[in-house]
Amino acid sequence: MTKVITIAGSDASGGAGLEADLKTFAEYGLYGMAAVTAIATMDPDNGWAHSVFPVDEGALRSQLVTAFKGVGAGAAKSGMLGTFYAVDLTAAFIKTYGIQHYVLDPVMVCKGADEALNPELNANVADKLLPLAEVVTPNLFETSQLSGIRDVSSIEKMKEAARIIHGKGARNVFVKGGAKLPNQSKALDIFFDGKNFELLEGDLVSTRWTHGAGCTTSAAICAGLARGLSPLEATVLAKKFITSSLKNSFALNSWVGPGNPSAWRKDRLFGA
Ligand code: PXL
Repeated sequence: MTKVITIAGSDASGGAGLEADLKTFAEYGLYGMAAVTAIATMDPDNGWAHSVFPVDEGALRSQLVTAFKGVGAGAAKSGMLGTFYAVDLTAAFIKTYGIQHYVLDPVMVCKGADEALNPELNANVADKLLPLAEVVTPNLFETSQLSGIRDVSSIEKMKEAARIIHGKGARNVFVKGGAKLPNQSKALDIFFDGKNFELLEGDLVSTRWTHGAGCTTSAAICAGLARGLSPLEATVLAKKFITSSLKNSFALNSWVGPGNPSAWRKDRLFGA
């Protein structure tokens, strides 16, 4: 069985973070492992306010040794890293173990916690991790931060930004416009491999319950790469996966709701 690892935060509500990643890996028939970088909790007595508790450096390193050295990984993704040492350790293990299939989800915001997590940390992610990434999966906010282009609100700007991000070392750039581009009737994303741009179009799913969508998408790309798909094929399949997940999304409470990563089973079986 092919083994894959997520280096990411734990979302105690189960919809995002490594919980979303492991569910997605299982859907792709892979053996999932996780190195926890931080624990995110939400307070039901205070409007679902987020807290993030970083895991200490020694504990993170031990998890990475267990998974990379003790087991071995055919592919990896990273999500919320949260600290400088988590960025450095991720870079060191991806390099030392020669991981070719590494997907960087440059998590800079949590839905529900609107502010950027930490601007200096984001710069460190760009410097150390973009050059290692087979695919990077920024949303429009993250695209703006990584490219320095202030207002990424059109396909043209997405392409311009993708070129800049590719120039910083990522081998393939998947800019997720999703439902966020103004005046669109489709969910539009851009894939750039350094030569060609692909415009990926999907159904625009109208739902409030999108918690974990970014985590699930990058995990699905990582899983597709681990299954031997090309970066573009893995991204196209991941977009189908997240679209069916979002079409089957649901509320956990009045604040938050995730997609359903097992929804594609019925789509596959019944050809929906
Ligand atoms: O969706 C971004 C995200 C990533 N990772 C963890 C999270 C969140 C948002 O809540 O909790 C652990």
